[in-house]
Amino acid sequence: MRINRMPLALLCAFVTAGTGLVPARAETTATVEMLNRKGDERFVYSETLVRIEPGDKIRFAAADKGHNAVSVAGMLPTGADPISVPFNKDGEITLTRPGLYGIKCTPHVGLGMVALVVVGKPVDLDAAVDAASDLPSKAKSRMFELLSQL
Ligand SMILES: [Cu+2]
Repeated sequence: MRINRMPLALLCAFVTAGTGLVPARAETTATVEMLNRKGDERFVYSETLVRIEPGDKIRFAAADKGHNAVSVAGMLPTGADPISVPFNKDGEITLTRPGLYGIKCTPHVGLGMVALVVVGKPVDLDAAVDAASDLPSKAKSRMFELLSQL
């Protein structure tokens, strides 16, 4: 019986997909993992420059424990809700306002754990540069490097 289960499951998957009742794929367009280590780097987001379009979703995944993802003060489009993904939780957020969303990990921003999400066009670049200037040294240089790539 065990041998027969796999083909049956596959057949069901095809039949179900054919009905259109199950989405072909998730709507999430970008995933950022919160990591203790990536290569030689410690305490980093898996992606530090993320480009999506207005209305797309971004997912912050708690791949390792002890990290969060919150908005950098002043690095948020006017009228947008601040991002606040709590420690050790996955968070999925739909971003509708175009512009720049600066992200930091509260306990590790001093070690440079920041990311930049660009939604559509980077319309508020000057304000974001000003706000990034207030970050701790390593985070500031990382954020400036990301902003310079726009
Ligand atoms: Cu962290």
